[in-house]
Amino acid sequence: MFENNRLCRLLNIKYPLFQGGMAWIAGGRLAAAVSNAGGLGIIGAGGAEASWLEEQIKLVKEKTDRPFGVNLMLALPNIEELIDVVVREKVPAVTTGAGNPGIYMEKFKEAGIKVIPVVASVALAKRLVRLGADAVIAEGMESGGHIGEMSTMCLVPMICDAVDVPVIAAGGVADGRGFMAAFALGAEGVQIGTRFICSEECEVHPAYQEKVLKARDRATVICGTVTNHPVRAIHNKFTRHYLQCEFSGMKKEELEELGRGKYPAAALNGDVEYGTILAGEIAGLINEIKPAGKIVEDIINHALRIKAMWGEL
Ligand code: TUI
Repeated sequence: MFENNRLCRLLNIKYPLFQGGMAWIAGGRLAAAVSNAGGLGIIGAGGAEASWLEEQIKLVKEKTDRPFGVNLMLALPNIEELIDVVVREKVPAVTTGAGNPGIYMEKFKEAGIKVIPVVASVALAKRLVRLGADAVIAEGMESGGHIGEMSTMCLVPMICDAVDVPVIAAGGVADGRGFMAAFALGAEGVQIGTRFICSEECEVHPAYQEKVLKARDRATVICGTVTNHPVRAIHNKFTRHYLQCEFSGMKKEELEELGRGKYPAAALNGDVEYGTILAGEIAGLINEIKPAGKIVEDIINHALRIKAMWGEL
């Protein structure tokens, strides 16, 4: 089916479908379920201790023989320790976010690790491909969490024209329609985060999942535009307060203080009023919790039905 897909060949996976490595949310259990279903499961190492990451990698290796990945948030203080773990454990693939992985590229390559950075601009995509990135994830601002400024619809074809490695589209994809749309834009794979928040294997707090299930079309907002660190989240009491502070001219340092610890508060403790519920704009399309493997299977089957229909156009 995807025998000639460059991403499937590069990573030895059945379907060109990545599960987003969501910080605080995506552990080894979720990653293993996605990899077992033929996609690329990814552990989210953002905000984690090195020992937690090591445990989760061991868990994935116990549960599957298939390839998997680890997402590294480059802006975190313990990034060097986390990198040591992925190199020591020789994880098959690393995705990176929120920065430029250039200085670590050689270390990953020496360990035989495929490097797939998340980019939100053409310039960074080109620079990282020159430095040896095996593929790039073009992430549009429909995504949840920390985002760039461009939409998936415009960013993906521009990056596809600018680089010769496979491009994975991220931001706004949760079903077979989004999967096919990404391919129409020139992508050779998709990365899906928000849909997997509502999977049985995701270890996020149930109240968080409930907020994603209940989300409608205009449920997400972008905080942090004033301080140049835009973050998409489901609106709640906290985002309302934060936006008021932001637009009434509160200082950057005070805003940073206001946002501290809000991700784990929502994801782990289930504080969905005063924590930050990071989620993509596509949350409004999601209304059911399913096993992660079934999510993968349903998206691929949905995409193939559309492909067959296109043949008849
Ligand atoms: O990383 C994300 N999304 C995230 S990470 C996160 S959790 C977190 N925890 C603690 C501290 C901070 C965050 C929630 N959501 N997406 C990938 C992504 N990367 N989006 C945009 C970018 C990006 C932005 C600028 C990538 C590179 C970049 O480059 C700047 C440069 O150095 O040129």
